[in-house]
Amino acid sequence: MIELIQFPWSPFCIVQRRILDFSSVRFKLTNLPLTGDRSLIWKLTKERYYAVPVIRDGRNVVFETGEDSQVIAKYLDQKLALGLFPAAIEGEQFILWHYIENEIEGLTFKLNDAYYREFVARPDQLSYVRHKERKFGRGCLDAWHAQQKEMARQMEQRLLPFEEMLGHRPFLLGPQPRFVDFDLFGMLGNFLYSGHYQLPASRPQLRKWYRRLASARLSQFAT
Ligand SMILES: N[C@@H](CCC(=O)N[C@@H](CS)C(=O)NCC(=O)O)C(=O)O
Repeated sequence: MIELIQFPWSPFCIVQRRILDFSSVRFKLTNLPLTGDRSLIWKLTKERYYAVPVIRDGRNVVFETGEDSQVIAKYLDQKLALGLFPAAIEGEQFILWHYIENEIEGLTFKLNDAYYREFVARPDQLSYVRHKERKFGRGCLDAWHAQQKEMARQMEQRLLPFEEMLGHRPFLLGPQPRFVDFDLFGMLGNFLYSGHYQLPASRPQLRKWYRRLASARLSQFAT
C-alpha cells in the first residue's frame, strides 16, 4: 500500500494527500514527530533527504530532487493514471506552479504559522520556533502574527488571476483538475489549517472551486 509520510498541515503534503484521495486508492498516512527527528525519512531515503512529503510504495521511496521538481506528483500520476500532467499544457503548468509555490505559498505558510502555538504540541514548540527562526530570523513568528492583515490583503490580490480563470471554467486549466489545481489547493489548505481564516469573500469563484476540488474524484472525469 502507498504510504505518505507527512506533517498534516504542510502545504506540500496536503497536495499529495488530496491527489491520493482524488484517486480513491487506499493509502496509509504516517505523521512525522515534530521534535526535529527526521530519522525515519533520512533512513528511508538512504541519507539523501530529510523534508516532507515522502512516498513509500513497496520498494520505491519517492521524494523531490529540487525546489522545482514534481517527482512525487508525477509518480502518482503515472502509477494511478490521473491525467494530471498532459504534455499539451506542461508549459502552462510549469509557469503556474512556480507562482503558486512562491507568490502564494510565501504568504500562506506565514499566515498559518502565526498560530503555530495552536497546532504544534507544547513539547515540540521549541524545535519549531528554532527551525523557523534559523531560516527567517529572530521573532519571525510573532512578526507574522502582527502582520496578518497586510499579508491577507496581499494574498487576496495574488489570488485574483485564479479568480479570473475560474470565472470561465470549473478548474484552472479546463473541465477537469490538473496538477496545478492540487498544488493551489495544498497552499490554501495550509492557509486554512489553523481555522482562523476563510478564503476571501471577494474571490467567490475560487471559494466554489475549493469546495469542488475538496470532494472531486477521478471517477467523475474522463482522463
Ligand atoms: N518543494 C518541496 C518542498 C518540501 C518542503 O519544503 N517541506 C517542508 C515542510 S512543508 C520541510 O519538510 N522542510 C524541511 C524541514 O522542515 O526540515 C516539495 O514540493 O515537497
